[in-house]
Amino acid sequence: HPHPMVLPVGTTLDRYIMHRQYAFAFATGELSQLLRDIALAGKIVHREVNRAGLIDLTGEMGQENVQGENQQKLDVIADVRFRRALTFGGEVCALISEEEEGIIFTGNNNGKYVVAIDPLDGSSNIDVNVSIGTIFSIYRRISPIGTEPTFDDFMQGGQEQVAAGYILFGSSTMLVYTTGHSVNGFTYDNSLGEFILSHPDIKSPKDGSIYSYNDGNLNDFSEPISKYLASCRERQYSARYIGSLVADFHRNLLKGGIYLYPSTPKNPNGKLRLLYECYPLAFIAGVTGCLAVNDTEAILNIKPASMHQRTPFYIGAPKMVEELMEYIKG
Ligand code: AHM
Ligand code: MG
Repeated sequence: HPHPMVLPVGTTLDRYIMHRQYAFAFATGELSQLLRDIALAGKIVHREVNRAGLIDLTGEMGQENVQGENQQKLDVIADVRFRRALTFGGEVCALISEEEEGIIFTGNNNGKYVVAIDPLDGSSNIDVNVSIGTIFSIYRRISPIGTEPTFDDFMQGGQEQVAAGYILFGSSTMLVYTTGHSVNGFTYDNSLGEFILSHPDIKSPKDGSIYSYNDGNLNDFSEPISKYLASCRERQYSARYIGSLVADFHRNLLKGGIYLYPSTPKNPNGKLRLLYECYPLAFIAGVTGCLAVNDTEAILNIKPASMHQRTPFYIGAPKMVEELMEYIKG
């Protein structure tokens, strides 16, 4: 094969995307362009995030988003940036965003793709200079090209994702994505303005000793979950919880760990959103060898019914998630 599947560390994202496009004879380049558009918006949001403390961008806008949470200025900025990049890029006919109740029509009815996105996740960390992230999920539309995209385009289910990824705005900014073959991480080099391949073909450790959940909710968890967490504590696992899903997931992916956001009486379906938080991370997880489940099934098998639906979410090293499932099954 003239195109090795794994390119060397140091390859730029643009070259990597081009290479992958040529490696697959059927690829027409639209998905490549879409990924470039996301990377471009990611660079712009990187810039905003990194000078947020300087230019009075942080703080609440006094508005609530569709979930009834306070919207932060940077959430809004990120939402606008991604929406613009995906609209101008031309490949996306519609998107849904955590920040918007309804479908956002781009007007590109010839675009082949729809995108579900959480433009800036980790709202409690935005104001305080702690890691935050973008999460995205891409589907090929099922409605006919040339027509207005539909609700059903977004209801295909996690197995139908053609690509998914996240951008972590952490001590470095990183883009991690997959089209289902391998998961690759690109670190942003500010001086070059390029994402550089730094973490090729990421694989999760089979087991780990980090556990991540909001301990303040512990009394609201079901007994099997509490017992599992007690067993982690008995084994003196490390508790690590940032409160930014992307950051918590990324750390656990590289080091070996489990992230839990169970249901509680307050949030009977959990807190996290299926379409633009759980599905994309579950897709990435699967390719790296992690497991992602709720109390009854694999996340990617959940049949979606509405755009902003939630699910309990357990994701991480396969042995850890399997053990948790044994507790849940009893
Ligand atoms: P958000 O979409 O309002 O940012 O909420 C999602 C975030 C996740 O990033 C994080 O894992 C979780 O909420 C933390 O929730 P909690 O503060 O209840 O522990
Ligand atoms: Mg979110």
